[in-house]
Amino acid sequence: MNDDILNAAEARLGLSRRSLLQFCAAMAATMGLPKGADAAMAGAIASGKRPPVIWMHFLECTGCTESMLRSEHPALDKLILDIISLDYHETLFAGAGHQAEAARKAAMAANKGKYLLVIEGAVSTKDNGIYCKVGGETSLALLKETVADAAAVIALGSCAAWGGVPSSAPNPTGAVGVAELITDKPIVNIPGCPPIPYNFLSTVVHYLTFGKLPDLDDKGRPKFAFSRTIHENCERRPHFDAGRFAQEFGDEGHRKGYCLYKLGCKGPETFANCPAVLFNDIGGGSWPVGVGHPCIGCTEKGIGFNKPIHSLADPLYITPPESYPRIIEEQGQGVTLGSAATVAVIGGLAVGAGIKVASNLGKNRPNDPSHGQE
Ligand code: FSX
Ligand code: SF4
Ligand code: F3S
Repeated sequence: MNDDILNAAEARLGLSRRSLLQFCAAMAATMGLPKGADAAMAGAIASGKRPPVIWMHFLECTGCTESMLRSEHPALDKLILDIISLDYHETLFAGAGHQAEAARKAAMAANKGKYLLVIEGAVSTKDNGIYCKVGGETSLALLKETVADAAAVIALGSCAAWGGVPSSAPNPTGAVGVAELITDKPIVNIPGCPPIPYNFLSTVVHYLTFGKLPDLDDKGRPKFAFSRTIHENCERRPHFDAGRFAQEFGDEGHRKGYCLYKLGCKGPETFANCPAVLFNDIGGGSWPVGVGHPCIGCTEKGIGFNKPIHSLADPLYITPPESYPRIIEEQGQGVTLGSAATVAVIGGLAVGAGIKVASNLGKNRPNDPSHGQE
């Protein structure tokens, strides 16, 4: 790559060229992009072309923005702010009131058809959307107005992607995700409550480099981040396979780091890259299951914030491991069945997983032959 470009990037981003190239190589690998994509990304970032972004908040907690700002993986917050031109953001804006509203309108007019619209939060639809208003306008009206001249939409966080917390039953405000309302623009859903900042950053860099959104799954999520279940990459998975479960919070199994399935972990039915990418880079990164809390399935519509936290997951597919680890008798799971994974599931049945678990044994994810390779 051109040295001048890299030198300019070094000065602008405060990142050494080595860090920038490493960062792009890691991002290209994470997204499964072909050889050369890392150099293209580095070139795009270094070029200083920053896509304009208008970022709006509706029904939500602002955790998505907070999570992004607390990432330190090579100066992630700095990179985001240097890769995009953040022309409007209700949390980070110094201005307020009419001044902020004017800034949104000015950003829309100056970048007609070119800006990325980031929506954080669900949209209230009940009673014409009166349960969420910003500057006197409903989120429903603001969304429609602001999306009209957007190039593409990023629905950031579970609330914007599919309704999230505000849409939990009985959903008094009629909260829905953006894609239920907008059908004439490219939309990418990046769920997670909060989402992994890297999934947002990678999506933006992909857009910046290739001028389009990354490949999406059948729920509009980037395939690079949502094509594997939590369960496939979980560090507690050997315990699941061996039939070692925490039975209660704080018991010996919990303290020893055993599998959290019986405490309601939804990892076996939730697609996300949390165990691979982690949150909070300071201190090496972490994620819910890593600190002893079951995954609640926050990236999956119908599971996160809807299925009770303590109820058992319906594993999407369980295939016995190729080698059979020794079954730990102290767990009382029995030793007569050939597969430890099967034993683990039967253990789940004993506390109420129900017949659905059994019926999912060996089942592949519909429409995706790459799944089921556990
Ligand atoms: Fe929702 Fe984001 Fe959860 Fe919070 O804004 S995805 S409630 S972390 O903040 O939208
Ligand atoms: Fe990890 Fe949860 Fe799967 Fe257990 S059930 S291995 S804790 S993802
Ligand atoms: Fe959400 Fe589960 Fe990841 S709760 S943050 S998908 S570990």
